[in-house]
This record gives sequence, structure tokens and C-alpha cells, in this order.
Amino acid sequence: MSQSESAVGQTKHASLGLTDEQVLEMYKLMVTARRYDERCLLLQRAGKIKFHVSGIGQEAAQVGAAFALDRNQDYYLPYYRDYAFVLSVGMTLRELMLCLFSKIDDPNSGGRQMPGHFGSKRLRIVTGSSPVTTQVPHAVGFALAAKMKRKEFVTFVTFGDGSSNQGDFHEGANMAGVHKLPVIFMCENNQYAISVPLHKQVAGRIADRALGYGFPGVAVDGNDPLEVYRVMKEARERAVRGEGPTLVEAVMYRLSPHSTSDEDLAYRTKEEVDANRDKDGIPKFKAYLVECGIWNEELEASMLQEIKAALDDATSFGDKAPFPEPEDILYHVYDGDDAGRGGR
Ligand SMILES: Cc1ncc(C[n+]2csc(CCOP(=O)(O)OP(=O)(O)O)c2C)c(N)n1
Repeated sequence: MSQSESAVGQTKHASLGLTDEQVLEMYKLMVTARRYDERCLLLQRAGKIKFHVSGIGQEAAQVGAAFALDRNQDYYLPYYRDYAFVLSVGMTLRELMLCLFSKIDDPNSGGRQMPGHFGSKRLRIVTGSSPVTTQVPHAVGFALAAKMKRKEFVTFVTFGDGSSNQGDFHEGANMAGVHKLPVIFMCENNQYAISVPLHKQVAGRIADRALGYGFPGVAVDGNDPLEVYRVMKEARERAVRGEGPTLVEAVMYRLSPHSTSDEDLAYRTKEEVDANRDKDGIPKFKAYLVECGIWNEELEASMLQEIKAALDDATSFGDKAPFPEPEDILYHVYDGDDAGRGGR
């Protein structure tokens, strides 16, 4: 049996209920996020922007997760590496660039927060702040609201492996377990919390932490978007049936430094990074699509051209857009309505 076939002779994605169009869209989103990320790194090196936190190596899990959610009603509390996720739920490259360049029309925070601090009423992305893991109790609160209001939405929250050691995770998970709340916790275990490797942070398995709070925890290959989709779909179905939360541990590797302020080769070797580059989900998914007979080099070349054109457009749009005025800093500190500058 080839990697593209299931036991019943269908393609793997068809056996999961995904159409050819959907998996091609997943692939395009993964590549778009990767190219966006690479552009950000370039812009930072060129001195056009100050700072970037990369999501390179985490795209497959993010796209797989997004496709398993109900993108018309679920609420999301992503963390700072989730570019592929926010693109998958409808954020545009232009919006991401407005955020990257800290411009007034940035829908995430009107240029107030660092890039990667997502928030959009339109897309039901709940705004987050810089202390890691604070989004977890918020996600649990949204799930409690869903239960109290008898709404069918599920909340989805992501965080890193280091963040799974914060009290916020444990308090949120406990509350969600006790009240059987419709929330899916996805830990993007990229093996590092800045310079601290996983084995110096956690003695057991992150997925197993769910057992202590009375709900299932599943570890999954975070480089495989279809596997992540499968476990996320099950998690969502459980949540909607009123059976409570699930912890998904997507195991992957952070291929780029922690941020543009980090020198990662001070704490890990090039050989280690290169060995993990071979497990990158993007070329593997491309090979899968080719094996299924729905992708080829010609289609790849035209997709890459399309992505480059969209990125060029978004980059110059973000670059040319106006900055906030100095006095805008006062909006939303104590007051300010949604129609005000920076409140879009
Ligand atoms: C409460 C808190 N402590 C420390 C920091 C500084 N900090 C920012 S990112 C980060 C690492 C988080 O690692 P992890 O949760 O594994 O996510 P990753 O960055 O690896 O994706 C730290 C310590 C912070 N932002 N908030």
C-alpha cells in the first residue's frame, strides 16, 4: 500500500472525508505561510521591520487543525507562530503585513502589539497578549460561555511546549475537565522553549498531562497535516457531543531560531537542525499530492508565482500604509469605541 492509499484503496484524504480541492488548498496555505515567513525574515534583515517570530516547521499542524474546525463559528486563541493557522481561517496577507509593519489599519491591534499577536472580531480570533499561555484560561472561558449559552461553537487554543509548564495551562485544563467544556488544547511541541530543550522542561509526555485532568491527550505527528486533521476532527466531535476537552500534542521541530533576536546555534547544532529539516511537512505533503496524481511541477510553478505576486502586493501595501498617530496610543487604554482609530 502506498503512502497515499488507505486500507480500502481510497486516497488517505478521501478516507478522512477531504476532497482533492481541500487538500490542494491545505498545501497552498502551508506554502503561503512558509513564503510569508521567509519574506518577514528578509524584511527584518533589510531593516524594514524590527522583529519577527517565525513559524517555520509548524505549518502542517496549523493547517490540518484549521480544516478540522468549523470555520464559520468556532473561536480561536492562537499563539505567535500561528501564521498558517490564521491564514487558514481567513486572515489575508495584506492584514498580516499591516501587522508586521505596525500600521494603523492592522486589524490585530492597530499596530500596537508585536507582530504575531493576533486578534480579529471578524474571524473570531480572540486577542492575546505577550505573557505566554494567558490565552489558555481565556479559551476555557469562551468554552464555558458556549456551554452556558448552549451554542455549538468550540474553542481552539494553541501554545508551545514550554508554555505547557505554566500554571495557566494547568488551571485552564483542570477547569475545562471538571466542566467538560468544548475546548481543544493544541500544544505545538517544537522541542524548544527559546534555548531550553524539551528534556530539560518536561520529564513525561505532554499529551499524558491531560489524563490528570480527566480527558484524553493525543500525541500526533505535527509534520503530517492529515494526521493532525484526523485527531482534531475527533476532538471537535467529542467537544460538540458534550464530552469535553481534548489535548492534542502536535510533535514538530522549530526550524528557525526562536525569533530574529535569537542566535540558535549557541544552544543547538546545525546537524540537529538539518536532520529535522528532512522531516519538514511541506515537501512530504507535496510528494503525497504528486503520488495521488493531483499535483505536478507545472501546477507547483504557477502556484509559487501566484503566491509571490500576492506577497509582493501585500508587502508594498503594508510598507506604504500609514502609521498610527502618536496620540493614538491613548485609544483603548481606558476608553475608546470600536470605530475609533486602531479599533478596527
Ligand atoms: C509568562 C512569560 N514568561 C516568559 C516569557 C518570555 N518568552 C517568550 S516566548 C518564550 C518561550 C516559550 O516557549 P514555548 O512555549 O515552548 O513556545 P515556542 O516559542 O517554542 O513556540 C518565553 C520564555 C513570556 N513571554 N511570558
